[in-house]
Amino acid sequence: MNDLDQLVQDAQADFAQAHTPAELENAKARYLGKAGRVTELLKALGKFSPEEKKTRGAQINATKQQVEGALTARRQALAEAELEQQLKAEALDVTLPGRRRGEGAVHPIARTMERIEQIFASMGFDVADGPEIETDWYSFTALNNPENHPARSMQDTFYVDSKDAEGRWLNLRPHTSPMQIRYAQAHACKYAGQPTMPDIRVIAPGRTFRVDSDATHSPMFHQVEGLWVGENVSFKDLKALYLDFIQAFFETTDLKLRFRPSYFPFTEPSAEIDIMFESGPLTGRWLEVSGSGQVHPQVIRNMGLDPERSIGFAFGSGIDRLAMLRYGISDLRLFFDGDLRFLSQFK
Ligand code: 2NM
Repeated sequence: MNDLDQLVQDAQADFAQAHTPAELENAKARYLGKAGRVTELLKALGKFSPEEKKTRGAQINATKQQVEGALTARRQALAEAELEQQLKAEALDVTLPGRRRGEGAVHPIARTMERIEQIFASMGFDVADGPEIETDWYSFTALNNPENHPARSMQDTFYVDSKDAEGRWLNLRPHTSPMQIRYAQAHACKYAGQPTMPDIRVIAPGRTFRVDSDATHSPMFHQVEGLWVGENVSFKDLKALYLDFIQAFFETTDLKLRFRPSYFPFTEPSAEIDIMFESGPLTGRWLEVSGSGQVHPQVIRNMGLDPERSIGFAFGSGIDRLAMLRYGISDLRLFFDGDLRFLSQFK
């Protein structure tokens, strides 16, 4: 093997030893750099005769090209290896299972509310919802509460530390009746001056607030109130409607209803509605599920209606209590503690 072939072989071996671009550049310098072996050979050409220079020069040039070729090949090999490495490091296994978000569930109270809305909607009732911060007039005055009624006191009602545009103190509504009044007013306006007016049939479900807190009372609780007003709506309609509702709600006809005389400022006469299951775990006890009554003529007037022409009834039920009975829950606070051990049972 002549010295040039040896040089090419050395260069190839040297380049193969280089495992990074920097190492390869160092190896290159040993052959093609200022004092590299190929460069030295070219410098030494001066010592040869013109004839020898020609052949020797051509040979050295061929050698240089071979060295450059080996260099390029090694550069490419290193680049490919690096890419390979990178691809391997960043490899995405698309067959791996995804990271799931924790699965949520509808809160039992929200679920109960949706259920109640569905049942009443199927009986031709509108569902109305509106402000949770109310004026004195909607929360109390419109409902025929006397000026000094204890429900208005700060012991019973949460007040907001600011007034509305007309300078009236605001409160957190202690029942959803304000929404019933608002809905009835809008309905009365819509049909004002017309010879006939369709019945008002509406429920108002939502959050309500009272200063009260123990195992069976929460300062924030949920109510659904219902209102049915027309020219000829009576207690028998209330009884039929509420029986249908409560049977649909508990998914049984095996229960009976009792109206027990009571008092509310906004209804006259008034009654508590009790139910008794005739089978199942709750059998044999009367359970209070709602207040109700014929809407007081003054409240009818406050709705913008004429009590000589419009009559009807209203009721108010605690959604939390209905949910407790339906799911067999004994402590109301479980609904509002946000404990996933409880809530995840409703998935
Ligand atoms: C109850 C009991 C009885 C009631 C009255 C009204 C309205 F808007 F017509 F005045 N809404 N809801 C009512 C009647 C609520 O809750 C125990």
